[in-house]
Amino acid sequence: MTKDTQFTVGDYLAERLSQIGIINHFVVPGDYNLKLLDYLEYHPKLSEIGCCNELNCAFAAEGYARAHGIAAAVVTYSVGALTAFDGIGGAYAENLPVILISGAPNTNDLNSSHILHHTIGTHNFDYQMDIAKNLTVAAVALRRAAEAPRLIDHALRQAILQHKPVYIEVPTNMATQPCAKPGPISAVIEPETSDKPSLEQATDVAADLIAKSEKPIMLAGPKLRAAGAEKAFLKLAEALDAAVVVQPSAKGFISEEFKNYAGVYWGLASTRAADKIGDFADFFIGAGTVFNDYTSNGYKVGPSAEQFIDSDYMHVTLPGYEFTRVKMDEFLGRLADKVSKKNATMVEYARIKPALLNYAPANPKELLTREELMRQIQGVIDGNTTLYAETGDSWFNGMQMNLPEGAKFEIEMQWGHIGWSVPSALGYAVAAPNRRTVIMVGDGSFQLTGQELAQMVLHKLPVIIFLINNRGYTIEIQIHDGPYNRIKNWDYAAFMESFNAEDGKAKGLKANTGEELEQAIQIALANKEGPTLIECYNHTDDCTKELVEWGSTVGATNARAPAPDN
Ligand code: DPX
Ligand code: MG
Repeated sequence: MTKDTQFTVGDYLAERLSQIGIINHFVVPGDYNLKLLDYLEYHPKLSEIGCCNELNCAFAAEGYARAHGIAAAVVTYSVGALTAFDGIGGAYAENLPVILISGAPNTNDLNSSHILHHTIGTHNFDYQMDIAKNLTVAAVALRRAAEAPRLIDHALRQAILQHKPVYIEVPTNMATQPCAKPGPISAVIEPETSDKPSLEQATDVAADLIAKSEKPIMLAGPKLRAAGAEKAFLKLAEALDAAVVVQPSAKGFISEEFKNYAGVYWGLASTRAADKIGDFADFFIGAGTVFNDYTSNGYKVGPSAEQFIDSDYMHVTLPGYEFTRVKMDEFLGRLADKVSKKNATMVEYARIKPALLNYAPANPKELLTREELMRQIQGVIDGNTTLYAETGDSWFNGMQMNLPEGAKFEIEMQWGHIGWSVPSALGYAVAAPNRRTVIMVGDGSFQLTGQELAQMVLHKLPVIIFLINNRGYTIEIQIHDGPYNRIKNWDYAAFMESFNAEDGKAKGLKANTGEELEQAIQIALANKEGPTLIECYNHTDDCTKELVEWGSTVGATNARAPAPDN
């Protein structure tokens, strides 16, 4: 493809995407975005990854943002964007800056009485923008080329500052229009800093509260990574020498080999006795925490406001105080300078700390049990592995995995969309091709988005997929059972191999026994030229005890009677 020498809106967007660090963008083409896609292709540093559908495209971008910090997805109007919005809602919930770029009708048609394809067949061309405004922190529609630089820069900056998705609508005749060249990229990416007096006062108050407490504990939450505050968190943990626990969505944000690490804090689904040390503590120092119905076991888990400091991206909440324009990493780092050692939770934790989960090998000839399956998956996780845990019993199995130094963990607990893991892991593996990406996914989840394995075959990504076939929606069975929780079985191994068509190197394998699983894992580890899916037998009733207990609390929370009228 050759382009003319004029600098256009399409060039502007391409250059800015590249300048903010994007190397691969995820696309599904359609006539409203084809010209724009050309301009992204012309850019020497951008390379596109096609997806099978727009839900997967949004999830792939979300996964790329997990590994790479920021991502972009390009889709067509309505039929594309409305499907992508589901994944964009996920990116919002999970604090991932994904830039959703949608093609749109020609500007001449937008104010006309024309009826256009890919619309609801009326003269309403606002509904997509209306939805976008609810699911992003900045939604802009380019209507004049002269305004494009300002609107694009605004959207990109908001994505970066707020760690959330944004929306840019590009009419089909806009990418070709001449516009100004970009100014310095610092205007878009320069971070905000704290208000110094507020930072000093917030850390003084916090240090005083900690000094008055006897048994402080530190709690990492899901926003810690997006805030880039992991190092500052560790600095404070070292200074206090207090026990450190993490919320389920923050698993892996703090090294599990860190000497003060005391597990996942999730009530009855906790690991390493994190719940017990949490009960022992008298004061919580949180960083980016979120307590929802799931992670609080129906609003039962979590500190009271009087015994809790929490820092968010740009504000700090303390008992009786609220400080705005205080940045999480600066708060934690400065606080570390002002506290002295307070290690009562570590002294206690040394007493109650359980041994790490370590299942004994099962008879290799017997049908696989959940424990044997997890024992063998644990063996695959090294310091270079990223483990994806899909919604389902994989959440609970995933929590219990021990992460060696360097291993990473991805979960999507706030949005909780079954089918997230396969397309998200595609995006992740594109961004981090030298890591070993491993997915634990249930049969029900896989049936939503499994076709995105095709891209892993095309791009020769050696992702390993453990497909846990327990013949249904086991998590739902534990929350509330009915015939709707049983699903049609598939031949998942054959499904994987079907993507090879003429030239693929994917492998689809089945493991019913421990021995078969061991052999399949060896084949998967040796297959460097494509993904390997191992369909693993798992009896429907053989799930974690944590899922059973948690499922009954979720069922009870869902079933609360309506409050009486007053
Ligand atoms: C549903 C869930 O097979 O995992 O371990 O058997 O539960 P388990 P599977 O993948 O089944 C998943 C299933 C149906 N949740 O148990 S968690 C409701 C749901 C959701 N997301 C979407 N639709 C429905 N979470 C998009
Ligand atoms: Mg299942």
